[in-house]
Amino acid sequence: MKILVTGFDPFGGESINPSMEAVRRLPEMLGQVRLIKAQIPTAARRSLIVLRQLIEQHDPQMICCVGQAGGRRGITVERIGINVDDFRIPDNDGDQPVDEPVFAQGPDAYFVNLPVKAMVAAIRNQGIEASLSNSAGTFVCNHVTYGVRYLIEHHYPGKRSGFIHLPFLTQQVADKPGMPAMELEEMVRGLTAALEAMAQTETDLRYSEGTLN
Ligand code: PCA
Repeated sequence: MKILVTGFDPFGGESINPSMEAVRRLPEMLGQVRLIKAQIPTAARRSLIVLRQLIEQHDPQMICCVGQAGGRRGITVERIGINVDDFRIPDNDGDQPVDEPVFAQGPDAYFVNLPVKAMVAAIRNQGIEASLSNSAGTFVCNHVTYGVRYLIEHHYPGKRSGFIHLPFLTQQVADKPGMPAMELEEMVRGLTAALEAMAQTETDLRYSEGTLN
């Protein structure tokens, strides 16, 4: 089995992106599973072009994109991508769509079709803070969460895709008092556990990861 795992380049004035730092440090193989690691641009239009090329080139069974969610605590596994771009800042190509669909012909949203609860549980089993997220935001990460699911539905039936957000790295918050952060080693260990759960879980766990607000 092959899993495509992507990270993003830095954006929003940061000089590193924890997603690419962590993805780069993942092993080549997880048991029988080959990890195909790649960087995609924090640019809405180009991100999906590059992802499509990677899917065509490697034909992975699963695609797991990883991004930075600065300000969040712990690792968050995304449940859903919504069909809207509403960018508070321009992406790395200078594009700043406001209230535009990701795909005009697409449904309002796609649920991620990976075993998201098993992934959250696997990260927690490592002693690392993790939760299920019901919003990937409205920037490039949501664009990619929704966009890859759309591409799968229309061009690559049977594949599974999803998204994981990482908090800031410790070194990124030196000048941001009170901002949550995580060590790179924990991110790599958490991602590895999530990828293993992804590869091994056919039917997701059934327990509540819900929130009351
Ligand atoms: N995080 C951004 C885009 C790239 C990244 O790493 C986001 O959450 O949309």
